[in-house]
Amino acid sequence: MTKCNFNQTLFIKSAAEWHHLPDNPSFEVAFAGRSNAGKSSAINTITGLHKLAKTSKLPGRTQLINYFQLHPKLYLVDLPGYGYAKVPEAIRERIQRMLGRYILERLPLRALILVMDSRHPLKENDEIIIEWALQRHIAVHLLLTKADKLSHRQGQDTKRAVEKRFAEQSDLISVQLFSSLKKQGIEEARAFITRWIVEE
Ligand SMILES: Nc1nc2c(ncn2[C@@H]2O[C@H](COP(=O)(O)OP(=O)(O)O)[C@@H](O)[C@H]2O)c(=O)[nH]1
Ligand SMILES: [Mg+2]
Repeated sequence: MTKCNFNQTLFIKSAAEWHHLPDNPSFEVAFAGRSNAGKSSAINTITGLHKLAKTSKLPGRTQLINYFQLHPKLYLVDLPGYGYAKVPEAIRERIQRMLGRYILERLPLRALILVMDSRHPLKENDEIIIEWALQRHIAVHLLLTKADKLSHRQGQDTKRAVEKRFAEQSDLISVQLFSSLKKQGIEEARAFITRWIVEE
């Protein structure tokens, strides 16, 4: 496996519009998820850099796409969160359209990490994201975060139920429990990401 230093990940840029997206990354692994699911916290925990992605107690704050370079050939992408009811309808629709376009058309995109609160996995919008990724045969790693809020047993039951739901797509969909609070699941998440560093 390619060695890479997660804690040397660099912030590259934020983009608000399609034509501002970086045109040079070889490959991307993008993080998607509902607002407040724990996406930015997961990026920080996985890289070990606690100020890399901004976390917030107020959901729905950012509509920007943030790019981080993990390796010369691999960018991590923090996509805007979705599903937050207090965000105006027009902005929610704009985010949803952009996410669809990103997942269906963004050429460097190789894999998705879909961050979900392990207490409420697979909401309607999460299912839509998975559907888009499957249409394009993009691998999706379902990161069931805030596992510290569940008992060990509840966590295992949730993971098994989600795995069962996608048993027929197990070549493209993987599932893990994660907790930024307890630093649980870091190595498993890193292993998924480093699979996508392809040396020419
Ligand atoms: N207990 C617990 N709280 C978490 C965890 N991850 C994130 N949070 C909290 O959930 C809220 C939203 O986190 P954030 O990473 O900003 O979510 P994002 O909107 O998906 O980027 C913040 O208050 C975090 O402190 C976790 O693993 N366990
Ligand atoms: Mg965030």
